[in-house]
Amino acid sequence: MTTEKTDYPAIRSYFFGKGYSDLGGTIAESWKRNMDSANAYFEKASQGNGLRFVLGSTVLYASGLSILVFGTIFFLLASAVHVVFLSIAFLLFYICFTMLWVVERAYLAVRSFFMACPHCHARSLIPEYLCDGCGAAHSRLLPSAYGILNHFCRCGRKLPASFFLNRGRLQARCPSCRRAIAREHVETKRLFVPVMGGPSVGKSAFLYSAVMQLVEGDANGLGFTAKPLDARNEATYQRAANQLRGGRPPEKTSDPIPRAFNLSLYRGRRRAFLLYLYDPAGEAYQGVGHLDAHAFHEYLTGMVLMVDPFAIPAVRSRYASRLTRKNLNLIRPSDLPTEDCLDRLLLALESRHGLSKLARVRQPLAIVISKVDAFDLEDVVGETAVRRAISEMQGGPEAVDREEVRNQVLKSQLIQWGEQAFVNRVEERFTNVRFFSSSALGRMPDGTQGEFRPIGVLPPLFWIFKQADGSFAGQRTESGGPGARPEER
Ligand SMILES: Nc1nc2c(ncn2[C@@H]2O[C@H](COP(=O)(O)OP(=O)(O)O)[C@@H](O)[C@H]2O)c(=O)[nH]1
Ligand SMILES: [Mg+2]
Ligand SMILES: [Zn+2]
Ligand SMILES: [Zn+2]
Repeated sequence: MTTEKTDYPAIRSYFFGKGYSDLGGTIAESWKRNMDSANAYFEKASQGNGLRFVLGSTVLYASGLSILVFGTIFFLLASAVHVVFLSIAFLLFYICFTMLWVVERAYLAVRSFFMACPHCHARSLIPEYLCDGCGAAHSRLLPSAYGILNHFCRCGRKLPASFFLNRGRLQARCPSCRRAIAREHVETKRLFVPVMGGPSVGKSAFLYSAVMQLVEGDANGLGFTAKPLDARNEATYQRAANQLRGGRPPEKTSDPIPRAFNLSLYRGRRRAFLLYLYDPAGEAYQGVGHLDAHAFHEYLTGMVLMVDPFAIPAVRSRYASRLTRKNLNLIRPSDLPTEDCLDRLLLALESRHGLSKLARVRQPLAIVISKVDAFDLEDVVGETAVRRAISEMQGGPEAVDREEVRNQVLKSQLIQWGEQAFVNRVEERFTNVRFFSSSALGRMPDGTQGEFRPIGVLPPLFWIFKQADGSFAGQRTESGGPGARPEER
């Protein structure tokens, strides 16, 4: 076995190192033998004197020469045969290797298996796997020069080098922060959906209301059941759910770098998806530097951009007389202009995601107008407005795509409110945009006890999921489906 110059803990495969030196060794060895025996005759031939010596040495020279000539021919033939046979063996090996390598990579890509560290958000193809014999960290446990199906650890342990051989049974860790990573973070198809927007637009309320609805059974309409991934997520969920049930808005997010909320989506008993919903805290969002830390942007499934209608000057002045100190306290308007939120998002995508200044983002962007329970906003941008628009259309309600109508109604309302620049900029930079409206709390958080009943929080998420994976499509998500507004059920 060869010893590696590097301190990589696996032993290089025979076919990628030792095989060649063995071949070279055999050839050199037989050439040396051939030369040695020819030389022996030449040496003998040059010793002694007299006629017998001349005759004898002629014979010896001739023998030496014939050994040299025929030996060389034989040597060349033997070497050629050796090389041919070895080449065939190597070729077969490399074909197998390449096929397996391609299959493994394709499989990882199709199932979108890659490692996204839940702790530091670093991304890599696979995590480091720890040898179950000696604990050495193997960072490239894939079909490679160290072996196709298995790698051999220095300690002698055989380690599976492919997903297909249950590599996931080994303990994984993040190559960046070296913290342990649960198998689900690597081997489940993942959906990354950040919920973004300025401070106090209602991101946390939206996120936890959505999670609560999914867990409480509204994922069924998509053919799934939802459960928090682990104890940490379960605890976060319980805390948020208790607040929402008690009629209190979720607490301010304190963690400046968002830790994703992980929700497992099961189809039957199989964990089909792992959902990463995360809320870049309002405070973190205020500085672009902080936003950069959210490396999740590199592999987004889609984005939710929340728009607080009360951050729009036209809305503020329209309801000026009703925006008493008390109501302002209940609505907590965001003070970051909508266009600025978008600019920050784009800046982050440009610096982080390598998005060029002119390029368009292809991932779905759901723009969600929040807090539509306030005053008569439901009538302006809520489902009432959508229904009215449909009833005014020709062809009857059956002929229309409700989501498309909602999209148009909300877009033109934003333009009426003076947000033409925002709408233009969105359409300029994103190829796949849809407008939604929601009330994560369902009513003013006026301190009255009683559960919040969220309205319209799941449709934006389902719209994103559907585009990420075909298995979400074709389920009932339109009116009557999960996340539909109560009056539609
Ligand atoms: N009326 C109403 N107010 C909301 C709603 N969602 C959020 N708010 C208000 O906005 C405040 C901030 O919400 P939060 O979700 O913490 O915003 P974040 O900073 O974007 O996470 C809450 O304390 C509520 O006062 C809603 O659906 N309706
Ligand atoms: Mg928040
Ligand atoms: Zn080992
Ligand atoms: Zn990490």
